[in-house]
Amino acid sequence: MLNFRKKPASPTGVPAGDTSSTTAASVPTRSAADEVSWFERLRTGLRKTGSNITSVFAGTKVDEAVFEDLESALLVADTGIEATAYLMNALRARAKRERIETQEQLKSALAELLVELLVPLEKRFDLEREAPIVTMIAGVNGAGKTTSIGKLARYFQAHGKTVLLAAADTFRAAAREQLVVWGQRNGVHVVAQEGGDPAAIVFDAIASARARQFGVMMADTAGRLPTQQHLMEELKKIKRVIAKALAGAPHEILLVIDGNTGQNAVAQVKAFDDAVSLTGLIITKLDGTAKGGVLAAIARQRPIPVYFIGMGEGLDDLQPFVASEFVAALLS
Ligand SMILES: Nc1nc2c(ncn2[C@@H]2O[C@H](COP(=O)(O)OP(=O)(O)OP(=O)(O)O)[C@@H](O)[C@H]2O)c(=O)[nH]1
Ligand SMILES: [Mg+2]
Repeated sequence: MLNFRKKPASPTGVPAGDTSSTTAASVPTRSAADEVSWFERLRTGLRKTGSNITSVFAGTKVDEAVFEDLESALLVADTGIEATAYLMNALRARAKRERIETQEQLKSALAELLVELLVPLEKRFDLEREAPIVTMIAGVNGAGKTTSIGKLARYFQAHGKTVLLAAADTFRAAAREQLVVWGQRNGVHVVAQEGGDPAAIVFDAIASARARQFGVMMADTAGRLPTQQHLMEELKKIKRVIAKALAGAPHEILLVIDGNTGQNAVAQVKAFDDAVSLTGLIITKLDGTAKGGVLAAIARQRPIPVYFIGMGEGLDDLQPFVASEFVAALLS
């Protein structure tokens, strides 16, 4: 089995004016036990995607059939035509160059190629910035935006930040209440208004975040399809209003993608990126999907950093994306 790399140390900086000031020493880090349990969850979650790929390496001999089976398995895992072709070409070249003779060696070579491909997607969400770090969360309906905000609130708090949430999904019934429940679970305040304009709610939330010196402000937005032009325009408007409320904001615009989406995920990344210039992605529902290969497709076709991956519905089921850890779990 591959070794997964230890996570980098937690962010240590304290933004100016953050009332939740913390010192490097007090920043919580994941314990060794937490690391193991997260890896086990990753492994279990990615089993469906991974087993199709690893079953290719059940024998010993490296022949054309192995390459063909692997190509099919990558496509079934929703790696996509482009990324699959890239990986297969690179693997064939490496197998030749390194005179690979066993399937075990071939599997290791594939793991290395996958890590190389996915490493550029790794990026730490920078908490060492001036407060408030204004973050907009967008995505199609049901991708896991609101749930991810709940989990992120927990993550940011665990890293010593105060958090304010803005319920800017005024579209779906009960969206506001759903965010308020996540707020209560984390003990964080939620700026919400019955009805109202999402941009106005976000504007108010920024004023509040500045006045009360919150470390991170996250705006939940309504689910929308890239084809719904008026809703994409609304998203752009929210971004413009945020920029007016605070120069330099929004600091992060994150797209939440359901890991079961398959190849449509790439189209979503492109469309949202073209509309609002994404700074990062959150891939949710990787627990139990057979389509985890989509990260490779994103890496090849629109490499926006994957800040976090979601592996369940609980508060702790969201963690930073680490390519080597992901690949190790996938191919273990
Ligand atoms: N298994 C699993 N379920 C998840 C994950 N993230 C979210 N969900 C579930 O997905 C469903 C939709 O999540 P929401 O957070 O409401 O999604 P949303 O994008 O805010 O949805 P809309 O606001 O309606 O567009 C809920 O049942 C969540 O519990 C995850 O990582 N794993
Ligand atoms: Mg929602």
